[in-house]
Amino acid sequence: MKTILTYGTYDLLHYGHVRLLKRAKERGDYLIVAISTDEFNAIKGKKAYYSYELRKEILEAIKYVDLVIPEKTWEQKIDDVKKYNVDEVVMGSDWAGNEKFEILRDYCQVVYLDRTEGISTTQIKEDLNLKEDDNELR
Ligand code: C2G
Repeated sequence: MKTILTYGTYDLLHYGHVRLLKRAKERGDYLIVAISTDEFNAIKGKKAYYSYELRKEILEAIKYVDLVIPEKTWEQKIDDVKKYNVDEVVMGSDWAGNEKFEILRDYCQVVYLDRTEGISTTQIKEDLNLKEDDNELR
């Protein structure tokens, strides 16, 4: 059985996230998603709209996802790979070559898949905010 592991915030789940999860799952048999806790998001300088618990509940409903675990620190990845016998860590191409993932090559495969252009959680928030202003004009 080939185990895949990926990391992310996965806030306001959108088709870019889903396409990443789908392709990651297609590379193996079991997909683990480590999602950033609210505390770790603060370290990443991100504030998710949905809490960790809600983001976990949403991801657990995705058919490609077999297990959701918390991402609490940058440094836990090697331990995660060992603990779950991970064969391959998969991330979107915006992480390609990043040392945080390249160091995992001593323990497992590391693969970067093309990021889906034109969508991001930040873009969604901006668009919704603009729409609200637009309504005010009417
Ligand atoms: N992603 C994608 N296409 C998009 C948006 C995101 O393929 N349009 C991918 C990202 O490359 C990442 C995953 O979806 O692999 C989750 O994206 P985020 O929730 O933005 O995760 P990020 O903030 O990059 O956190 O330790 C690693 C970090 O936790 C990654």
